[in-house]
Amino acid sequence: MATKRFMTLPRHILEGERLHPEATGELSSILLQLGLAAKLISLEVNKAGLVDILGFTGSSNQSGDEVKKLDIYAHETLIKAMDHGGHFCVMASEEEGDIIHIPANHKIGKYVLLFDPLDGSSNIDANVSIGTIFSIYKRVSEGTGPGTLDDCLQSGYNQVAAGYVVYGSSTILVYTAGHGVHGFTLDPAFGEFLLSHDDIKIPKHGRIYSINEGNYFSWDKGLKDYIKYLQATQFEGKPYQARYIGSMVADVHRTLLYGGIFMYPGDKRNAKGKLRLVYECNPMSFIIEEAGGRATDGMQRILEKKPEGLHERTPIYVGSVEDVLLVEKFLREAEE
Ligand code: P6P
Repeated sequence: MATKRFMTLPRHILEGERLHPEATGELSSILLQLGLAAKLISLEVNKAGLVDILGFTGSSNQSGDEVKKLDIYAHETLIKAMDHGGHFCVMASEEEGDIIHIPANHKIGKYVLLFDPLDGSSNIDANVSIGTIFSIYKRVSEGTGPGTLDDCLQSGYNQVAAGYVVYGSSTILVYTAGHGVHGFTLDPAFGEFLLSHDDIKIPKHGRIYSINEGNYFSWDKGLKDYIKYLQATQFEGKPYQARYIGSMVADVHRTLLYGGIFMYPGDKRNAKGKLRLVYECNPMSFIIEEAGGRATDGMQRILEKKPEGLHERTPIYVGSVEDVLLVEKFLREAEE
């Protein structure tokens, strides 16, 4: 790998391709195009407070969330950036009920793109970090024609790449193509993503737990016992810290860098929790596992779940291996 100084996203991707002769270059082209879409969305997100782009559109998406204009902008930007490169046979977006076919006048490729265009958008008005999440598979349907719903409902271990963009105090793109996890910070001065976090590894254990404690009374006993244990225990001589941003991309990004655990459990009101398996939990779990962490729904590895529907939700416990193993122990023992 060339010297790390001023390692741009394009150069890093091409270097990575050179290290893996089996790479066709197509995945590189997809990741570069996603970087372009991220820059365009970042531009709009960062001026949202200045231009009348805030405010509700009056419509809602598949999950019933009120849709803000930036959601639609991000959704449309990703489709426009990705639908004509000849890489995909089908796409699917958290903002769209059904799969998205490639326009008839465009070449059809062998990849599948699933994305949440703007996760955490309920936080936009409060200027809290929000993000884009993407997940890439190879098609499993036969032939070279339009892709199918089955192409979009693969288990997470089939992902060939995944990533997210955090639109926060700076815009950071994090991705994995199965060879480590790498982070790039957008330098707005010349509009390039520069390598800022090379080969990220999540700590084996952390001191931060992240969960919406407002749902405490709906939690199962095992989870209550786990949280009470953390609050009564120290790690490396210091008490645990509770941190919850309420934007999955930001909470998982902090967990990846600092260690600890992010949880969105099922509870008495919503057995499957809130977060979507296909658009949020599979890509984030692939990234965390690639960084040496662990991701489960409390019973099984997230990446081994077989999605039954595009907008299916799942409980998720994701982060440092030791932290996730410990919550699994509490959950299991409470069931015994
Ligand atoms: P709650 C944002 O609305 C989101 O979809 C995720 O980004 C975030 O982790 C979660 O919902 C927060 O949900 O119920 O804690 O407000």
